[in-house]
Amino acid sequence: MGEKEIPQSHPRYNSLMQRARIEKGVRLGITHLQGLIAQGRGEAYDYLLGERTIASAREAIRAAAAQLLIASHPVLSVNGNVAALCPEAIAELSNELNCAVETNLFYSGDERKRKIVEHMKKYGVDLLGVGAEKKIPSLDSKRAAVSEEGIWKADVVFVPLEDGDRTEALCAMGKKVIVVDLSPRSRSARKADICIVDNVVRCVPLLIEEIHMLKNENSESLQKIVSSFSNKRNLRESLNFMKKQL
Ligand code: PTJ
Repeated sequence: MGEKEIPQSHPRYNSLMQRARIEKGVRLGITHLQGLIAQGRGEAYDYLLGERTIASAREAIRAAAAQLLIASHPVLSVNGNVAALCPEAIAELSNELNCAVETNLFYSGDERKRKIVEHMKKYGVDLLGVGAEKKIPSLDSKRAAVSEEGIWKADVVFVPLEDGDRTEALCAMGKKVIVVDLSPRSRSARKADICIVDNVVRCVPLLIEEIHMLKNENSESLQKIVSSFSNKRNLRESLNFMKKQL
């Protein structure tokens, strides 16, 4: 079913829309086939959240907003699932932060990268990442390629649906890493400085709102928000919420 055929009255409208977007992403060649599996895994966790943004995720979103506002060179990383699911919100977030956006993929493919660049152009985003010239240490070559003006230089990287290895490697480079992952048990969730346990589709618009709200705060109070955030505690709260749902 295509996006336009899904009736808004359908009780599972949002979930069906996401499926339709991912399916279209695969057809357009921007989303890897494995992206379908990742979406299914995400859906299962989202079900346990009641498909809504829970209080602990809101706290993580606030910390992420503060961390991005403090950053001197924040960068947003986009993969095949994110490009398909919420290109509009990524475009808005990059405008809000006036920051670079880079395509960085788990399943390598220069052709797919080029398609993602073309796709994001339609939303007004000029992506970095094609012909990336720098290498993240300790990752295998293709996955390690990052752009000098993007992730390489970044002090804060926002990487929705990231893998644990890269999260760890980026942290080891001294960067602050913010991930979005519906699974609080995933390695990237545990390795990140801030993990937002929420659906990327709901989380990015809320992150933009929070950035609006915190924009005029001074760096001291932003730093306070970041310092008082504990990723470990926050993940435990998300997991406890899910357990109760069961
Ligand atoms: O485009 P590429 O090559 O970079 O590949 C992207 C995927 C996502 C296919 C790749 O990174 C992958 O296989 O990821 P994993 O290991 O399946 O992990 C994806 C994580 O994202 C899982 O923990 C899912 O629960 C979570 N997830 C899936 N969909 C969403 C999500 N988290 C937030 N929002 C979602 N919509």
